Amino acid sequence: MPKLILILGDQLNLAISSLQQIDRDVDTILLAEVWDEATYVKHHKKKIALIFTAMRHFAAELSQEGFSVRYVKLDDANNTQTIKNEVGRACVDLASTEVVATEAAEFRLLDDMRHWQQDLGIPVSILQDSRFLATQTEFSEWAEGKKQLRMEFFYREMRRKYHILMEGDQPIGGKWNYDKQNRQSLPAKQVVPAPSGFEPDRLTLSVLDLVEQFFSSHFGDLTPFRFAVNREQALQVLNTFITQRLPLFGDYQDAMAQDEPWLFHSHISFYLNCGLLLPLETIKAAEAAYCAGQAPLNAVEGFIRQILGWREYVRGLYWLKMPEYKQDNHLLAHRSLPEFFWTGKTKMNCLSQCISETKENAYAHHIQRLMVLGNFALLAGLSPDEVNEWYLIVYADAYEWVELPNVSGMILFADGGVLASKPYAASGAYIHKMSDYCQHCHYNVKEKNGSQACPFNYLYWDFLHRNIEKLGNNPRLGMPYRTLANMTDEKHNAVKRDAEIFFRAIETNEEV
Ligand code: FAD
Ligand code: DLZ
Ligand code: SF4
Repeated sequence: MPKLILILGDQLNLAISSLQQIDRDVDTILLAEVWDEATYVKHHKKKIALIFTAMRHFAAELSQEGFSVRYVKLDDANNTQTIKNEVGRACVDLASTEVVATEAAEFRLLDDMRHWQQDLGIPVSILQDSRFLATQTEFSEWAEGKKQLRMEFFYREMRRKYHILMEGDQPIGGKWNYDKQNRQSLPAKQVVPAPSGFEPDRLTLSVLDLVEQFFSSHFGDLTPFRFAVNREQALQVLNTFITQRLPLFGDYQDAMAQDEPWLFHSHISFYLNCGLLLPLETIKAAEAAYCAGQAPLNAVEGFIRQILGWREYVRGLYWLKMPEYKQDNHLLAHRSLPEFFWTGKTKMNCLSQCISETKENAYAHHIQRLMVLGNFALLAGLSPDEVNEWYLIVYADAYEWVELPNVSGMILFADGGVLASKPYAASGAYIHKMSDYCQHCHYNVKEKNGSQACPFNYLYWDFLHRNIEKLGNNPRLGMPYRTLANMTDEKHNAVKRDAEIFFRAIETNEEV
Protein backbone atom coordinates (compact mmCIF):
# COMPACT_ATOMS: atom_id res chain seq x y z
CA MET A 1 0.00 0.00 0.00
CA PRO A 2 2.02 3.07 -1.15
CA LYS A 3 2.16 5.98 1.27
CA LEU A 4 2.86 9.63 0.56
CA ILE A 5 5.36 11.13 3.03
CA LEU A 6 5.04 14.91 3.21
CA ILE A 7 8.07 17.00 4.20
CA LEU A 8 7.46 20.72 4.72
CA GLY A 9 10.01 23.43 4.00
CA ASP A 10 11.01 23.72 7.67
CA GLN A 11 11.32 19.95 8.26
CA LEU A 12 14.49 19.32 6.26
CA ASN A 13 16.14 16.64 8.36
CA LEU A 14 16.62 12.91 7.85
CA ALA A 15 15.53 12.37 11.45
CA ILE A 16 12.10 13.99 10.91
CA SER A 17 9.35 11.75 12.29
CA SER A 18 7.41 11.33 9.02
CA LEU A 19 10.49 9.89 7.32
CA GLN A 20 10.88 7.19 9.95
CA GLN A 21 7.63 5.63 8.65
CA ILE A 22 8.85 5.20 5.09
CA ASP A 23 8.94 1.94 3.20
CA ARG A 24 11.62 2.77 0.64
CA ASP A 25 10.38 0.19 -1.84
CA VAL A 26 6.90 1.63 -2.29
CA ASP A 27 6.52 5.06 -0.68
CA THR A 28 7.18 8.49 -2.16
CA ILE A 29 8.32 11.69 -0.43
CA LEU A 30 6.63 14.94 -1.43
CA LEU A 31 8.21 18.39 -1.17
CA ALA A 32 6.28 21.27 -2.76
CA GLU A 33 7.12 24.94 -3.26
CA VAL A 34 3.76 26.70 -3.08
CA TRP A 35 2.55 30.25 -3.41
CA ASP A 36 0.36 29.90 -0.30
CA GLU A 37 3.34 29.33 2.01
CA ALA A 38 5.54 31.88 0.28
CA THR A 39 2.95 34.66 0.60
CA TYR A 40 0.83 34.12 3.75
CA VAL A 41 2.92 37.09 4.77
CA LYS A 42 5.23 38.82 2.30
CA HIS A 43 8.38 37.12 3.62
CA HIS A 44 11.79 38.72 3.11
CA LYS A 45 13.18 37.65 -0.28
CA LYS A 46 16.15 35.98 1.41
CA LYS A 47 13.84 33.81 3.54
CA ILE A 48 11.97 32.48 0.51
CA ALA A 49 15.26 31.86 -1.29
CA LEU A 50 16.70 30.06 1.74
CA ILE A 51 13.70 27.75 2.14
CA PHE A 52 13.37 26.93 -1.56
CA THR A 53 17.06 26.25 -2.11
CA ALA A 54 17.35 24.24 1.13
CA MET A 55 14.27 22.23 0.00
CA ARG A 56 15.86 21.56 -3.40
CA HIS A 57 19.18 20.52 -1.84
CA PHE A 58 17.42 18.26 0.64
CA ALA A 59 15.36 16.65 -2.13
CA ALA A 60 18.56 15.99 -4.09
CA GLU A 61 20.13 14.39 -1.00
CA LEU A 62 17.07 12.19 -0.47
CA SER A 63 17.22 11.02 -4.09
CA GLN A 64 20.91 10.22 -3.69
CA GLU A 65 20.05 8.19 -0.60
CA GLY A 66 17.77 6.11 -2.80
CA PHE A 67 14.41 7.52 -1.71
CA SER A 68 11.71 8.13 -4.29
CA VAL A 69 11.02 11.89 -4.29
CA ARG A 70 8.35 14.01 -5.96
CA TYR A 71 9.52 17.64 -6.01
CA VAL A 72 7.11 20.35 -7.17
CA LYS A 73 8.70 23.65 -8.16
CA LEU A 74 6.85 26.93 -7.73
CA ASP A 75 6.60 27.48 -11.49
CA ASP A 76 5.64 23.90 -12.44
CA ALA A 77 2.69 24.15 -14.79
CA ASN A 78 0.35 21.93 -12.72
CA ASN A 79 1.28 23.31 -9.29
CA THR A 80 -1.98 24.08 -7.43
CA GLN A 81 -0.03 26.39 -5.07
CA THR A 82 -1.34 25.00 -1.75
CA ILE A 83 0.18 22.22 0.33
CA LYS A 84 -3.18 20.49 0.75
CA ASN A 85 -3.94 20.39 -2.96
CA GLU A 86 -0.40 19.27 -3.80
CA VAL A 87 -0.86 16.40 -1.35
CA GLY A 88 -4.20 15.57 -3.01
CA ARG A 89 -2.75 15.76 -6.52
CA ALA A 90 0.23 13.58 -5.58
CA CYS A 91 -2.03 10.96 -3.99
CA VAL A 92 -4.03 10.68 -7.22
CA ASP A 93 -0.95 10.57 -9.48
CA LEU A 94 0.89 8.02 -7.30
CA ALA A 95 -2.16 6.01 -6.20
CA SER A 96 -1.15 6.60 -2.56
CA THR A 97 -3.44 5.10 0.03
CA GLU A 98 -2.26 7.06 3.05
CA VAL A 99 -0.53 10.35 3.85
CA VAL A 100 2.07 10.59 6.61
CA ALA A 101 3.16 14.02 7.80
CA THR A 102 4.97 15.56 10.74
CA GLU A 103 2.78 18.18 12.41
CA ALA A 104 3.26 21.70 11.01
CA ALA A 105 5.07 24.05 13.39
CA GLU A 106 2.53 26.85 12.95
CA PHE A 107 -1.06 26.77 14.20
CA ARG A 108 -2.43 28.05 10.88
CA LEU A 109 -1.11 25.10 8.87
CA LEU A 110 -1.61 22.40 11.50
CA ASP A 111 -5.22 23.49 11.82
CA ASP A 112 -5.59 23.09 8.06
CA MET A 113 -3.84 19.68 8.12
CA ARG A 114 -6.32 18.37 10.65
CA HIS A 115 -9.04 18.72 7.97
CA TRP A 116 -7.12 17.04 5.15
CA GLN A 117 -8.36 13.54 5.88
CA GLN A 118 -11.94 14.68 5.44
CA ASP A 119 -11.26 17.13 2.61
CA LEU A 120 -9.05 14.77 0.57
CA GLY A 121 -10.87 11.57 1.44
CA ILE A 122 -7.68 9.70 2.37
CA PRO A 123 -6.23 8.65 5.76
CA VAL A 124 -3.77 11.24 7.06
CA SER A 125 -1.43 10.44 9.98
CA ILE A 126 0.00 13.49 11.71
CA LEU A 127 3.09 12.69 13.79
CA GLN A 128 4.75 14.63 16.60
CA ASP A 129 7.48 17.07 15.58
CA SER A 130 10.77 15.40 16.45
CA ARG A 131 12.76 18.64 16.01
CA PHE A 132 12.10 19.86 19.55
CA LEU A 133 13.33 18.78 22.97
CA ALA A 134 10.12 19.21 24.99
CA THR A 135 6.83 17.75 23.82
CA GLN A 136 3.71 19.86 24.06
CA THR A 137 2.38 17.47 26.69
CA GLU A 138 5.51 17.90 28.80
CA PHE A 139 5.21 21.66 28.59
CA SER A 140 1.51 21.68 29.52
CA GLU A 141 2.21 19.36 32.45
CA TRP A 142 4.97 21.69 33.63
CA ALA A 143 2.67 24.71 33.23
CA GLU A 144 -0.31 23.07 34.95
CA GLY A 145 -1.40 24.91 38.09
CA LYS A 146 1.47 27.44 37.98
CA LYS A 147 0.58 31.09 38.52
CA GLN A 148 3.66 32.23 36.65
CA LEU A 149 5.35 30.44 33.77
CA ARG A 150 8.91 31.66 34.18
CA MET A 151 11.42 30.43 31.62
CA GLU A 152 14.17 30.05 34.21
CA PHE A 153 12.37 27.22 36.04
CA PHE A 154 11.40 25.43 32.83
CA TYR A 155 15.04 25.69 31.72
CA ARG A 156 16.26 24.03 34.92
CA GLU A 157 13.88 21.12 34.26
CA MET A 158 15.29 20.80 30.75
CA ARG A 159 18.88 20.85 32.04
CA ARG A 160 17.96 17.99 34.38
CA LYS A 161 16.06 16.09 31.71
CA TYR A 162 18.95 16.13 29.23
CA HIS A 163 21.68 16.20 31.88
CA ILE A 164 23.34 19.24 30.32
CA LEU A 165 26.07 21.07 32.29
CA MET A 166 25.18 19.04 35.38
CA GLU A 167 27.17 17.41 38.15
CA GLY A 168 24.74 14.87 39.58
CA ASP A 169 21.57 16.86 40.21
CA GLN A 170 23.41 20.18 40.61
CA PRO A 171 24.42 22.66 37.90
CA ILE A 172 28.12 22.69 37.02
CA GLY A 173 29.78 25.68 38.69
CA GLY A 174 27.06 25.82 41.36
CA LYS A 175 24.79 28.30 39.54
CA TRP A 176 22.09 27.80 36.92
CA ASN A 177 22.57 31.15 35.28
CA TYR A 178 25.58 33.39 34.56
CA ASP A 179 23.63 36.22 32.96
CA LYS A 180 25.10 38.90 35.21
CA GLN A 181 28.53 38.31 33.62
CA ASN A 182 27.05 38.59 30.13
CA ARG A 183 26.37 42.30 29.85
CA GLN A 184 29.52 43.89 28.50
CA SER A 185 29.60 46.42 25.69
CA LEU A 186 32.03 45.83 22.82
CA PRO A 187 35.44 47.48 23.32
CA ALA A 188 36.40 49.67 20.34
CA LYS A 189 39.46 47.52 19.60
CA GLN A 190 37.69 44.17 19.77
CA VAL A 191 38.05 42.28 16.48
CA VAL A 192 34.88 40.50 15.36
CA PRO A 193 35.35 37.35 13.22
CA ALA A 194 33.75 37.47 9.76
CA PRO A 195 30.50 35.46 9.57
CA SER A 196 30.46 32.14 7.72
CA GLY A 197 29.21 32.48 4.15
CA PHE A 198 28.90 30.31 1.06
CA GLU A 199 28.99 31.06 -2.66
CA PRO A 200 25.63 30.18 -4.27
CA ASP A 201 25.86 26.98 -6.32
CA ARG A 202 23.88 26.18 -9.49
CA LEU A 203 20.73 25.13 -7.57
CA THR A 204 20.79 28.27 -5.46
CA LEU A 205 21.37 30.53 -8.46
CA SER A 206 18.25 29.12 -10.14
CA VAL A 207 16.25 29.80 -6.96
CA LEU A 208 17.56 33.36 -6.78
CA ASP A 209 16.32 33.93 -10.34
CA LEU A 210 12.93 32.50 -9.42
CA VAL A 211 12.60 34.69 -6.32
CA GLU A 212 13.60 37.77 -8.30
CA GLN A 213 10.99 36.90 -10.91
CA PHE A 214 8.05 36.20 -8.58
CA PHE A 215 8.74 38.06 -5.34
CA SER A 216 10.38 41.32 -6.38
CA SER A 217 7.77 43.32 -4.46
CA HIS A 218 8.69 41.60 -1.17
CA PHE A 219 10.80 43.34 1.50
CA GLY A 220 14.58 43.03 1.62
CA ASP A 221 17.71 42.53 -0.44
CA LEU A 222 17.98 39.19 -2.22
CA THR A 223 21.72 39.42 -2.82
CA PRO A 224 24.41 38.94 -1.71
CA PHE A 225 23.05 35.53 -0.68
CA ARG A 226 25.54 33.69 1.53
CA PHE A 227 23.37 31.41 3.69
CA ALA A 228 24.19 27.74 4.22
CA VAL A 229 21.77 25.75 2.07
CA ASN A 230 22.36 22.15 3.16
CA ARG A 231 23.23 20.22 6.29
CA GLU A 232 26.93 20.05 5.59
CA GLN A 233 27.20 23.82 5.30
CA ALA A 234 24.95 24.39 8.33
CA LEU A 235 27.25 22.14 10.38
CA GLN A 236 30.18 24.25 9.18
CA VAL A 237 28.42 27.38 10.48
CA LEU A 238 27.90 25.67 13.84
CA ASN A 239 31.51 24.46 14.08
CA THR A 240 32.95 27.83 13.13
CA PHE A 241 30.78 29.44 15.79
CA ILE A 242 31.97 26.99 18.43
CA THR A 243 35.64 27.62 17.70
CA GLN A 244 35.64 31.33 16.78
CA ARG A 245 32.74 33.01 18.55
CA LEU A 246 31.48 30.94 21.45
CA PRO A 247 34.33 31.87 23.84
CA LEU A 248 33.14 35.51 23.75
CA PHE A 249 29.43 34.82 23.17
CA GLY A 250 28.59 35.42 26.82
CA ASP A 251 30.64 38.57 27.31
CA TYR A 252 29.12 40.35 24.30
CA GLN A 253 25.70 38.71 24.17
CA ASP A 254 23.95 42.01 24.90
CA ALA A 255 26.35 44.29 23.00
CA MET A 256 25.50 46.23 19.83
CA ALA A 257 27.92 48.05 17.53
CA GLN A 258 27.75 50.34 14.53
CA ASP A 259 28.11 48.38 11.25
CA GLU A 260 28.61 45.09 13.11
CA PRO A 261 25.44 43.07 12.53
CA TRP A 262 26.80 39.62 13.45
CA LEU A 263 29.05 40.10 16.52
CA PHE A 264 29.63 36.95 18.60
CA HIS A 265 26.22 35.37 17.99
CA SER A 266 25.89 31.94 16.39
CA HIS A 267 23.70 32.76 13.34
CA ILE A 268 22.15 29.30 13.45
CA SER A 269 18.48 30.13 14.02
CA PHE A 270 17.85 29.98 10.23
CA TYR A 271 19.10 26.40 10.17
CA LEU A 272 17.61 25.23 13.46
CA ASN A 273 14.21 26.49 12.38
CA CYS A 274 14.18 24.79 8.98
CA GLY A 275 15.62 21.49 10.22
CA LEU A 276 19.15 21.64 8.82
CA LEU A 277 20.43 21.61 12.41
CA LEU A 278 18.89 19.91 15.44
CA PRO A 279 18.86 21.60 18.85
CA LEU A 280 20.52 18.82 20.84
CA GLU A 281 23.55 18.63 18.57
CA THR A 282 24.15 22.38 18.93
CA ILE A 283 23.85 22.15 22.73
CA LYS A 284 26.16 19.13 22.91
CA ALA A 285 28.73 20.89 20.71
CA ALA A 286 28.80 23.85 23.11
CA GLU A 287 28.95 21.61 26.17
CA ALA A 288 31.85 19.66 24.63
CA ALA A 289 33.73 22.94 24.05
CA TYR A 290 33.33 23.73 27.76
CA CYS A 291 34.49 20.26 28.82
CA ALA A 292 37.54 20.57 26.56
CA GLY A 293 38.42 23.92 28.14
CA GLN A 294 37.81 25.77 24.86
CA ALA A 295 35.05 28.10 26.09
CA PRO A 296 34.17 29.52 29.53
CA LEU A 297 31.07 28.56 31.50
CA ASN A 298 29.38 31.97 31.25
CA ALA A 299 29.48 31.71 27.43
CA VAL A 300 28.46 28.07 27.19
CA GLU A 301 25.67 28.27 29.76
CA GLY A 302 24.38 31.49 28.16
CA PHE A 303 24.27 29.91 24.70
CA ILE A 304 22.69 26.67 25.92
CA ARG A 305 20.04 28.62 27.84
CA GLN A 306 18.93 30.29 24.60
CA ILE A 307 18.29 26.95 22.91
CA LEU A 308 17.38 24.53 25.69
CA GLY A 309 15.56 27.25 27.62
CA TRP A 310 14.14 30.11 25.57
CA ARG A 311 13.60 28.30 22.27
CA GLU A 312 11.75 25.36 23.82
CA TYR A 313 9.89 27.59 26.26
CA VAL A 314 8.47 29.96 23.62
CA ARG A 315 7.35 27.01 21.53
CA GLY A 316 5.64 25.43 24.56
CA LEU A 317 3.94 28.71 25.39
CA TYR A 318 2.78 29.18 21.79
CA TRP A 319 0.95 25.86 21.69
CA LEU A 320 -0.38 26.29 25.23
CA LYS A 321 -1.94 29.66 24.43
CA MET A 322 -2.90 29.51 20.75
CA PRO A 323 -5.10 30.59 19.06
CA GLU A 324 -6.15 33.20 21.68
CA TYR A 325 -2.56 34.41 22.18
CA LYS A 326 -2.62 36.08 18.78
CA GLN A 327 -5.48 38.39 19.80
CA ASP A 328 -3.83 39.65 23.01
CA ASN A 329 -3.41 43.41 23.34
CA HIS A 330 -3.17 44.01 27.09
CA LEU A 331 -1.85 47.58 26.77
CA LEU A 332 -4.45 48.47 24.09
CA ALA A 333 -1.77 49.62 21.67
CA HIS A 334 -3.15 50.69 18.30
CA ARG A 335 -0.66 52.98 16.57
CA SER A 336 0.33 51.96 13.02
CA LEU A 337 3.87 50.95 12.16
CA PRO A 338 5.82 54.01 10.97
CA GLU A 339 6.93 53.92 7.34
CA PHE A 340 10.61 53.90 8.38
CA PHE A 341 10.28 50.28 9.57
CA TRP A 342 10.31 49.40 5.85
CA THR A 343 12.95 51.86 4.65
CA GLY A 344 15.26 52.48 7.60
CA LYS A 345 14.97 56.20 6.86
CA THR A 346 15.02 57.79 10.27
CA LYS A 347 17.38 60.15 12.05
CA MET A 348 17.38 57.76 15.04
CA ASN A 349 20.63 56.00 14.27
CA CYS A 350 19.98 52.90 16.38
CA LEU A 351 16.71 52.20 14.53
CA SER A 352 18.17 53.07 11.16
CA GLN A 353 21.09 50.66 11.74
CA CYS A 354 18.91 47.78 12.92
CA ILE A 355 16.35 48.21 10.12
CA SER A 356 18.95 48.61 7.36
CA GLU A 357 20.81 45.52 8.58
CA THR A 358 17.53 43.59 8.75
CA LYS A 359 16.75 44.60 5.17
CA GLU A 360 20.19 43.55 3.99
CA ASN A 361 20.66 40.32 5.94
CA ALA A 362 17.16 39.13 7.01
CA TYR A 363 18.88 38.99 10.41
CA ALA A 364 19.31 41.14 13.48
CA HIS A 365 20.67 39.77 16.72
CA HIS A 366 18.58 39.41 19.83
CA ILE A 367 19.36 42.70 21.57
CA GLN A 368 18.69 44.67 18.38
CA ARG A 369 15.30 42.91 18.04
CA LEU A 370 14.50 43.37 21.73
CA MET A 371 16.02 46.59 23.00
CA VAL A 372 16.04 48.79 19.91
CA LEU A 373 13.24 47.71 17.55
CA GLY A 374 11.10 46.05 20.20
CA ASN A 375 11.65 48.73 22.79
CA PHE A 376 10.60 51.37 20.27
CA ALA A 377 7.47 49.39 19.31
CA LEU A 378 6.54 49.11 22.99
CA LEU A 379 7.19 52.74 23.92
CA ALA A 380 5.43 54.06 20.80
CA GLY A 381 2.35 51.87 21.45
CA LEU A 382 2.46 50.15 18.06
CA SER A 383 -0.32 47.70 17.26
CA PRO A 384 0.58 44.07 18.11
CA ASP A 385 -0.96 42.83 14.83
CA GLU A 386 1.24 45.11 12.76
CA VAL A 387 4.38 44.51 14.81
CA ASN A 388 3.88 40.74 14.68
CA GLU A 389 3.41 40.84 10.94
CA TRP A 390 6.57 42.91 10.52
CA TYR A 391 8.72 40.53 12.56
CA LEU A 392 7.27 37.53 10.70
CA ILE A 393 8.12 39.15 7.39
CA VAL A 394 11.59 40.50 7.91
CA TYR A 395 13.66 37.69 9.47
CA ALA A 396 14.78 34.54 7.68
CA ASP A 397 14.38 32.57 10.93
CA ALA A 398 10.80 33.78 11.52
CA TYR A 399 8.00 31.27 12.07
CA GLU A 400 4.97 32.14 14.10
CA TRP A 401 5.69 29.59 16.88
CA VAL A 402 8.85 31.51 17.84
CA GLU A 403 8.08 35.00 16.55
CA LEU A 404 4.69 35.51 18.25
CA PRO A 405 5.70 34.84 21.90
CA ASN A 406 8.82 36.96 21.44
CA VAL A 407 6.80 39.85 20.01
CA SER A 408 3.50 39.72 21.89
CA GLY A 409 5.04 38.37 25.10
CA MET A 410 8.59 39.61 25.30
CA ILE A 411 8.55 43.02 23.63
CA LEU A 412 4.97 44.29 23.69
CA PHE A 413 3.69 42.88 27.00
CA ALA A 414 0.54 42.25 24.98
CA ASP A 415 -0.07 39.00 26.92
CA GLY A 416 -0.26 40.95 30.18
CA GLY A 417 2.79 39.29 31.71
CA VAL A 418 2.47 35.59 30.85
CA LEU A 419 6.00 35.50 29.41
CA ALA A 420 7.73 38.44 31.10
CA SER A 421 7.29 39.71 34.63
CA LYS A 422 7.65 43.31 33.40
CA PRO A 423 7.88 45.09 30.05
CA TYR A 424 11.42 45.43 28.65
CA ALA A 425 11.05 49.24 28.46
CA ALA A 426 14.18 51.38 28.49
CA SER A 427 15.26 54.95 27.78
CA GLY A 428 18.12 55.92 25.47
CA ALA A 429 20.59 55.35 28.33
CA TYR A 430 20.39 51.57 27.85
CA ILE A 431 21.15 51.80 24.12
CA HIS A 432 23.97 54.23 24.88
CA LYS A 433 25.45 51.86 27.46
CA MET A 434 25.34 48.78 25.25
CA SER A 435 26.35 50.30 21.88
CA ASP A 436 28.15 53.09 20.08
CA TYR A 437 25.02 53.99 18.09
CA CYS A 438 24.48 57.27 19.92
CA GLN A 439 27.88 58.60 18.80
CA HIS A 440 26.58 58.55 15.21
CA CYS A 441 23.10 59.91 15.89
CA HIS A 442 21.36 63.16 14.98
CA TYR A 443 19.82 63.16 18.48
CA ASN A 444 21.55 63.65 21.80
CA VAL A 445 21.09 60.78 24.21
CA LYS A 446 21.92 63.00 27.19
CA GLU A 447 19.11 65.43 26.39
CA LYS A 448 15.77 64.51 27.91
CA ASN A 449 13.44 66.97 26.22
CA GLY A 450 13.28 69.25 23.21
CA SER A 451 13.91 68.82 19.51
CA GLN A 452 17.45 67.42 19.92
CA ALA A 453 16.56 65.01 22.74
CA CYS A 454 16.78 61.28 22.11
CA PRO A 455 13.15 60.24 21.47
CA PHE A 456 13.58 57.11 23.62
CA ASN A 457 14.05 59.39 26.65
CA TYR A 458 10.68 61.15 26.63
CA LEU A 459 8.84 58.19 25.05
CA TYR A 460 9.93 56.06 28.03
CA TRP A 461 8.27 58.35 30.58
CA ASP A 462 5.26 58.91 28.37
CA PHE A 463 4.84 55.13 28.10
CA LEU A 464 4.92 54.67 31.88
CA HIS A 465 2.51 57.54 32.35
CA ARG A 466 0.08 56.30 29.65
CA ASN A 467 0.03 52.80 31.14
CA ILE A 468 -0.04 53.68 34.82
CA GLU A 469 -3.32 51.86 35.43
CA LYS A 470 -2.03 48.59 33.98
CA LEU A 471 1.59 48.78 35.16
CA GLY A 472 1.64 51.12 38.17
CA ASN A 473 1.33 48.26 40.66
CA ASN A 474 3.97 46.04 39.06
CA PRO A 475 6.53 45.52 41.86
CA ARG A 476 9.38 45.36 39.33
CA LEU A 477 8.50 48.87 38.12
CA GLY A 478 8.41 50.40 41.59
CA MET A 479 11.50 52.56 41.10
CA PRO A 480 10.56 54.24 37.78
CA TYR A 481 7.00 54.81 38.98
CA ARG A 482 8.34 56.49 42.14
CA THR A 483 10.51 58.73 39.95
CA LEU A 484 7.48 59.51 37.80
CA ALA A 485 5.45 60.40 40.88
CA ASN A 486 8.14 62.87 41.97
CA MET A 487 8.36 64.65 38.62
CA THR A 488 7.49 68.31 38.49
CA ASP A 489 4.47 69.45 36.47
CA GLU A 490 6.86 71.23 34.17
CA LYS A 491 8.74 68.00 33.41
CA HIS A 492 5.46 66.10 32.95
CA ASN A 493 4.28 68.69 30.45
CA ALA A 494 7.57 68.60 28.55
CA VAL A 495 7.37 64.79 28.24
CA LYS A 496 3.77 64.94 27.07
CA ARG A 497 4.47 67.73 24.58
CA ASP A 498 7.54 66.01 23.07
CA ALA A 499 5.75 62.68 22.80
CA GLU A 500 2.76 64.34 21.09
CA ILE A 501 5.00 66.12 18.59
CA PHE A 502 6.83 62.86 17.90
CA PHE A 503 3.65 60.81 17.42
CA ARG A 504 2.13 63.46 15.13
CA ALA A 505 5.30 63.35 13.04
CA ILE A 506 5.29 59.57 12.60
CA GLU A 507 1.57 59.54 11.90
CA THR A 508 2.02 62.07 9.09
CA ASN A 509 5.14 60.31 7.82
CA GLU A 510 7.50 63.18 8.56
CA GLU A 511 11.09 62.14 9.03
CA VAL A 512 11.92 61.73 12.72
P1 FAD B 1 22.12 33.42 19.24
O1 FAD B 1 22.11 34.68 19.97
O2 FAD B 1 23.41 32.86 18.84
O3 FAD B 1 21.32 32.36 20.13
C1 FAD B 1 21.39 30.95 19.87
C2 FAD B 1 20.04 30.38 19.55
O4 FAD B 1 19.19 30.48 20.67
C3 FAD B 1 19.28 31.03 18.41
O5 FAD B 1 19.72 30.55 17.16
C4 FAD B 1 17.85 30.64 18.72
O6 FAD B 1 17.54 29.38 18.18
C5 FAD B 1 17.83 30.54 20.23
N1 FAD B 1 17.21 31.72 20.84
C6 FAD B 1 17.83 32.79 21.38
N2 FAD B 1 16.94 33.64 21.91
C7 FAD B 1 15.73 33.11 21.68
C8 FAD B 1 14.40 33.53 21.98
N3 FAD B 1 14.14 34.66 22.63
N4 FAD B 1 13.40 32.75 21.55
C9 FAD B 1 13.63 31.60 20.90
N5 FAD B 1 14.86 31.15 20.59
C10 FAD B 1 15.89 31.90 21.00
N6 FAD B 1 14.11 33.78 16.97
C11 FAD B 1 13.79 33.02 15.93
O7 FAD B 1 14.38 31.95 15.75
N7 FAD B 1 12.79 33.38 15.07
C12 FAD B 1 12.10 34.54 15.22
O8 FAD B 1 11.21 34.84 14.44
C13 FAD B 1 12.44 35.38 16.31
N8 FAD B 1 11.80 36.55 16.51
C14 FAD B 1 12.15 37.34 17.56
C15 FAD B 1 11.46 38.53 17.77
C16 FAD B 1 11.77 39.35 18.84
C17 FAD B 1 11.00 40.59 19.08
C18 FAD B 1 12.80 38.97 19.72
C19 FAD B 1 13.13 39.82 20.89
C20 FAD B 1 13.49 37.79 19.53
C21 FAD B 1 13.18 36.96 18.46
N9 FAD B 1 13.86 35.76 18.23
C22 FAD B 1 13.49 34.96 17.18
C23 FAD B 1 14.87 35.28 19.18
C24 FAD B 1 16.32 35.69 18.85
O9 FAD B 1 16.39 37.07 18.65
C25 FAD B 1 16.85 34.94 17.63
O10 FAD B 1 16.66 33.56 17.81
C26 FAD B 1 18.34 35.19 17.47
O11 FAD B 1 18.58 36.56 17.30
C27 FAD B 1 18.86 34.40 16.27
O12 FAD B 1 20.20 34.69 16.04
P2 FAD B 1 21.36 33.68 16.43
O13 FAD B 1 21.09 32.37 15.81
O14 FAD B 1 22.64 34.35 16.07
O15 FAD B 1 21.14 33.55 17.97
C1 DLZ C 1 8.49 29.32 4.94
C2 DLZ C 1 8.09 28.45 3.82
C3 DLZ C 1 8.06 28.97 2.52
C4 DLZ C 1 8.46 30.36 2.22
N1 DLZ C 1 7.65 28.22 1.49
C5 DLZ C 1 7.32 26.93 1.69
C6 DLZ C 1 6.88 26.11 0.62
O1 DLZ C 1 6.75 26.54 -0.51
N2 DLZ C 1 6.60 24.83 0.88
C7 DLZ C 1 6.69 24.29 2.13
O2 DLZ C 1 6.45 23.10 2.30
N3 DLZ C 1 7.06 25.07 3.16
C8 DLZ C 1 7.38 26.35 2.98
N4 DLZ C 1 7.74 27.14 4.02
C9 DLZ C 1 7.69 26.55 5.38
C10 DLZ C 1 6.25 26.52 5.88
O3 DLZ C 1 5.70 27.82 5.82
C11 DLZ C 1 6.22 25.95 7.29
O4 DLZ C 1 6.26 24.57 7.19
C12 DLZ C 1 4.98 26.34 8.05
O5 DLZ C 1 5.00 27.72 8.28
C13 DLZ C 1 4.87 25.62 9.39
O6 DLZ C 1 5.92 25.98 10.22
FE1 SF4 D 1 19.03 55.78 19.45
FE2 SF4 D 1 18.63 57.88 21.04
FE3 SF4 D 1 21.06 56.87 20.79
FE4 SF4 D 1 19.96 58.17 18.75
S1 SF4 D 1 20.51 59.03 20.72
S2 SF4 D 1 21.07 56.23 18.66
S3 SF4 D 1 17.80 57.60 18.98
S4 SF4 D 1 19.28 55.85 21.66
